[in-house]
Amino acid sequence: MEITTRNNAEHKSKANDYVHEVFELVKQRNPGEKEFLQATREIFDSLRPVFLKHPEYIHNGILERITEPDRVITFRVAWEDDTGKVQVNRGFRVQFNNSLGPYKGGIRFHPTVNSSIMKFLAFEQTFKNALTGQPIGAGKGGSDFNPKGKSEREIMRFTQSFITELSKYIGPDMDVPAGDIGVGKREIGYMFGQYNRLRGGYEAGVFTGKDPNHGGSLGRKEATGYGTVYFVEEMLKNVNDSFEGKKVVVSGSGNVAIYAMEKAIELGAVVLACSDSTGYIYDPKGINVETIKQLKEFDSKRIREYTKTHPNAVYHDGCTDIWSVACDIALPCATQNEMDKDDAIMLIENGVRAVGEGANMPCTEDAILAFQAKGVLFAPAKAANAGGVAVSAMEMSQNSMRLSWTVEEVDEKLKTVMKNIYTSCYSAAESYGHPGNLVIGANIAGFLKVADAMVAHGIH
Ligand code: NDP
Ligand code: 2IT
Repeated sequence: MEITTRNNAEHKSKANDYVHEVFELVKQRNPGEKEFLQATREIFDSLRPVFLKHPEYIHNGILERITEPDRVITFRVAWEDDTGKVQVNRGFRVQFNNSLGPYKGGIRFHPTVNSSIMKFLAFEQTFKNALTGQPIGAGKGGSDFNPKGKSEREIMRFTQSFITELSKYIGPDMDVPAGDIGVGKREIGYMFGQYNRLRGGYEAGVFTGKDPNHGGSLGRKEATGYGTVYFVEEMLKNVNDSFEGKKVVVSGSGNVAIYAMEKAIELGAVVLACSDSTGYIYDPKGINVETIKQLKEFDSKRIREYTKTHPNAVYHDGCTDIWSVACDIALPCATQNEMDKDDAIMLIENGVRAVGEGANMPCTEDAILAFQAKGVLFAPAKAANAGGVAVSAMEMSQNSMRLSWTVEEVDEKLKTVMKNIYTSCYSAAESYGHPGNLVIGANIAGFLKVADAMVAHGIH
């Protein structure tokens, strides 16, 4: 008995030392990359019980290897604006891990894009893509290009220049990009056209998120937002609850936010507020999603314009103040670190019962801890927003088979994927001693899948 206790203590301290030492190494190697270090710290904290049970991962140096991207590509993107002036941006593609399939993940065009943000997104994608159960590895790319205020032709010229360089590193069996902030089906269309022009062929499976009229999957546009709501629905079902009659607040008004709102409303909720990067609108009668679609998807207008056609609604400057709106369910769907501890406390004081991350890492570490400490149901991004990439993988399948599934077929498959992700996160949390903690569950379930493949493929 004594020996067992001593052995356990030794194991525990070995697992803790390992996690600590590798995190110090990651900090040294990636100085100042705060988002990347934030994402790795969360994973490391979750994985201690795994190394206790599986010392073979320590022996195989999995943590050292899984936190070092396969490669990071950065490149100059020169393009000519409408006045004839040459502009230069920086392009990135982080190919993080291809143990489970070709690198897969979105492309972001936003002025804040930098190496840390690209690496955190690609790192998170590694675990998210594993959770989907589909054969996809992980990557992320983008540029510090700001699409706001650019003409359609400028966006096309920039995108063509971006993909001319990136085309050397991607392909249907190599790396398959898709959209993210600032990149939708229009930009994917320009990338796809330029890639095929350079290759002199037609490689349907090189991008996902294409227009369904030109090789895209029906249901992809809706998939991330719908998937987030399906995941939260599973979480609520587990405590005999649902979206019916709930007050919901959704941040953002882009691709993920719009379809999260649409599905929440379809399930009987009232969405009281949504935002863009300058402010938020509060509509006591419930947000009209069709108006938001028209403003943001088609007219590229600011969210404040909503009040012109909905006089009951009120516009407030400042996007993060949206969390002062009392609700039962909060769905942050805009960007990283958009909700901090103070926001979390405000939501808790106003009675929030569930939070689902539609965006990538929208809640700070302190915010998550605050929710968990008060028993608020919390759905972490890697699991909750995996529906987008899951339907991307379905788009790859359809492209390979040269056929198209109906929107109903895709939606049915999406529901199944989200349910399975919920179950694997829930079970992993339970079997590793943290019942109900879906953050730990998602990290462990995703990690195990990738780690086993890495062990099987040998040391490299
Ligand atoms: P969009 O470009 O379609 O929309 C982004 C929305 O967030 C816009 O309303 C934008 O406002 C707002 N926003 C952007 N940056 C900020 C900021 N710094 N502060 C406040 N608001 C901001 O992007 P998506 O909807 O595609 O992406 C949203 C989030 O979801 C991102 O975290 C992304 O990584 C994640 N995600 C996306 C997936 C997808 O399939 N598209 C899949 C999984 C995750 P404005 O209009 O003013 O710019
Ligand atoms: O963060 C994400 O999962 C995405 N932007 C979607 C990636 C994809 O390949 O569909």
